[in-house]
Amino acid sequence: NAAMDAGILLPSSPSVVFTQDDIKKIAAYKAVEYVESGMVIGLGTGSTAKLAVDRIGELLRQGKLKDIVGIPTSKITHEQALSLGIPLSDLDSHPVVDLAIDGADEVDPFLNLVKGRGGYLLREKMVESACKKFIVVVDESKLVNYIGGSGLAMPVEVIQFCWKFTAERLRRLFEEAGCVAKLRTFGEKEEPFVTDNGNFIVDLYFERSIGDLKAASVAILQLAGVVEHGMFLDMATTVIVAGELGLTVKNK
Ligand code: ABF
Repeated sequence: NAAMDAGILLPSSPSVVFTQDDIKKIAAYKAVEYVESGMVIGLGTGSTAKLAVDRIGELLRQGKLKDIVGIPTSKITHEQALSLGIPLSDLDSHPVVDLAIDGADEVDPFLNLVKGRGGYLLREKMVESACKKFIVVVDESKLVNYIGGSGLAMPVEVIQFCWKFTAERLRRLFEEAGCVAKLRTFGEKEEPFVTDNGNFIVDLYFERSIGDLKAASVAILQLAGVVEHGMFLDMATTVIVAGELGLTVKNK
């Protein structure tokens, strides 16, 4: 059952030229329209989610939203929300989240996602799997025919201990899909990227489709050194896609 398209909502007029940032902002603001006073809100991470968090802060300041509790999905979003005066909590105190808004790196026709190219997949998955509604905001470059189809990374968070061993086991799981597994690094010195949780990220690249996503998920999670992977299967309830012609809302 492929997701339902709810049509173009915001046709651009020939006289108005939207930048990529404008488009992201319009989509992020659209997502925030789903937020109601009194809700517990999962606050996503990334450039698109940041715009949504800014907007929630603005509406709180203006008194248009009240009694919101934010559950941040990363340290960086925690800092941003604090600076905006958004009251914050965590899953220990608020185990049920009404709504989360976040970006994604890939969206397939069934609204399965790849997330975590920013490195925040573990907390994002914890918060977003506790949500009643999960709204994803992307630009149309993130739409793929199948998971892995962008040719970009599918991240897996692994513990630091013997990460090469874990990376090789991950690669072998997907040998038939032509998998390459690379430790994520940053900077000129190529130091390992360390997540908010003190772990490393192994990025998987596929030449071909990995087939059954649920089976792939189970196989990855069965490896002892793996903490979590970036496939968010059957989690998004709404995806707002921002394109040159406006917004499309896809509902599960
Ligand atoms: C986070 O931000 C990640 O899961 C995803 O990797 C990324 C998307 O960022 P952007 O909105 O900047 O494209 O949600």
